[in-house]
Amino acid sequence: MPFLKLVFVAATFQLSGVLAHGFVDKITIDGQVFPGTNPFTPTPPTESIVWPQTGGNGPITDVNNAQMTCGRITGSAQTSATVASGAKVEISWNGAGFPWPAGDTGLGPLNHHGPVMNYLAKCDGNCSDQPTENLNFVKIQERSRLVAGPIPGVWGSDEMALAGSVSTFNLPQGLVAGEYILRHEILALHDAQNNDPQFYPICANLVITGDGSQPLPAGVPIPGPTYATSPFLKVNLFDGSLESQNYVAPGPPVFNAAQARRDAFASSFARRSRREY
Ligand SMILES: [Cu+2]
Repeated sequence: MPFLKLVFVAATFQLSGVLAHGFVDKITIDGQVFPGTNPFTPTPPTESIVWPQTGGNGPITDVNNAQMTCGRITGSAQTSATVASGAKVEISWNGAGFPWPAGDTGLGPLNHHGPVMNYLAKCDGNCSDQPTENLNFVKIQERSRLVAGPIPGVWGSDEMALAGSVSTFNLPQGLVAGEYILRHEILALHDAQNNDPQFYPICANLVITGDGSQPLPAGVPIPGPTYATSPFLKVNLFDGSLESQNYVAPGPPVFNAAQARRDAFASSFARRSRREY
């Protein structure tokens, strides 16, 4: 029965396509659960804080593509999570029962080793009608290469898979209240030696509350030069060539809010001291 066989092959192919990747189905912030979005449902949930995705859950593979910002979005999320500065954020991926984005028990050769990065950008007005072109992103956490060897090393993605497909971090303390976009990204390098680094970005809307006075520093556009010029995208995890190098994930350095506050205090103290003597 050639027709049935074709249907079976198509179904298997589609299933493996789904299994090879994941999607963010919830984000937990200080214990409060906010729904994510499912790129396989025709109508994304309106209560999602994650920007709705369309066209499946495969990677973005062109570092200059506008989809690098927030993935294959259909627009902004219409709901925001109201959270405190410094809140604990847990981004949960649904890997359809597999330890996405990696894990030798799950995806075999499709094991998605690579950095996991989290960013914030301040919205110009409401995040719910924010175009992505003018956003500037500040990196607030990265879990990059954690151990250099043996091949292929231990990566943030491996840590995340072992933690139940959850990326955990804290928002910076003392941020100026307002509307922010949280950008979360997995960079999978398992096929990067074939000029195929795979980016899995998503965005979510936050309203950060409190009386903080710490502004975000100037961020970077994504896509943009900090990604496009990175020498660490088309690397080979499997020939040992990376083990003797310091792997630097793309994007800007991680912003340290506590250090920024100490620096601001030190420079105001220095100004006061100069005035006094
Ligand atoms: Cu994949």
